[in-house]
Amino acid sequence: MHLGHTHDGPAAVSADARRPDGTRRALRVGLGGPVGSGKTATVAALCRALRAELSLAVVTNDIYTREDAEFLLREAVLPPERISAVETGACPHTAIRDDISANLEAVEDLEDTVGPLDLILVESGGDNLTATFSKGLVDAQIFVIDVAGGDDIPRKGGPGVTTADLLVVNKTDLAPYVGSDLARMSADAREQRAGLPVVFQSLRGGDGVADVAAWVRGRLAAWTA
Ligand SMILES: Nc1nc2c(ncn2[C@@H]2O[C@H](COP(=O)(O)OP(=O)(O)OP(=O)(O)O)[C@@H](O)[C@H]2O)c(=O)[nH]1
Ligand SMILES: [Mg+2]
Repeated sequence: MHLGHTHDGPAAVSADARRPDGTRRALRVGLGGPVGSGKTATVAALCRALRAELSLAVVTNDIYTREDAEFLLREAVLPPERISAVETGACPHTAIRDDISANLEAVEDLEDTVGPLDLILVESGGDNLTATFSKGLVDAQIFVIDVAGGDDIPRKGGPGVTTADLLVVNKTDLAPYVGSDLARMSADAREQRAGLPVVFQSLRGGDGVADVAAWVRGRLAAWTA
């Protein structure tokens, strides 16, 4: 649907953007958001959209299980060796923001075993509106909310909604059934995000996935420039 514009320009290349051997490491994109908003489904859709043109891998985070990785394996979105699961054992945001060691190990292991990689998608466990990734773990973040969570979510703000590099409002196909006003969600999101991009997506209808994939390509182009 609509892809906002502006501030998705080149990310500064961080100090650790190269491996010890001097080659550029993969761009790492984090996907966070509330429980059940469609993070894993978005990861699956991105893998299908990008796997023919990019070398990519996925890290999933679950609190007690490997449920999300097992879903991606069942769906065969990537070869099994490109999907890695972190069991956080604690609040999901702890593992992506406070003690990122298990996730860093997972992304580095993937680079070592199946690299060189262009892109690694890191899915956070489902959390709340305050969850964000450490900049030491990912280079860009996507925050996924859904229309069934309430059309006031963009207005409520929080760092995911206001500062994520891309906001995805998923499950637009459900809007008529749950009484969510998409125009209002769009206006609120734009007001909260000061020009940062927003995509409305329905993985049932296939809407918006191409826009999210295009945004990832743009980040990757900036990363490799
Ligand atoms: N109707 C509809 N259902 C969707 C859409 N995207 C995802 N779902 C469904 O929503 C449910 C949750 O999707 P997931 O991708 O597992 O959500 P998640 O954010 O990864 O969930 P956690 O990792 O448990 O926080 C699944 O049953 C999906 O099939 C969509 O666009 N429309
Ligand atoms: Mg998930």
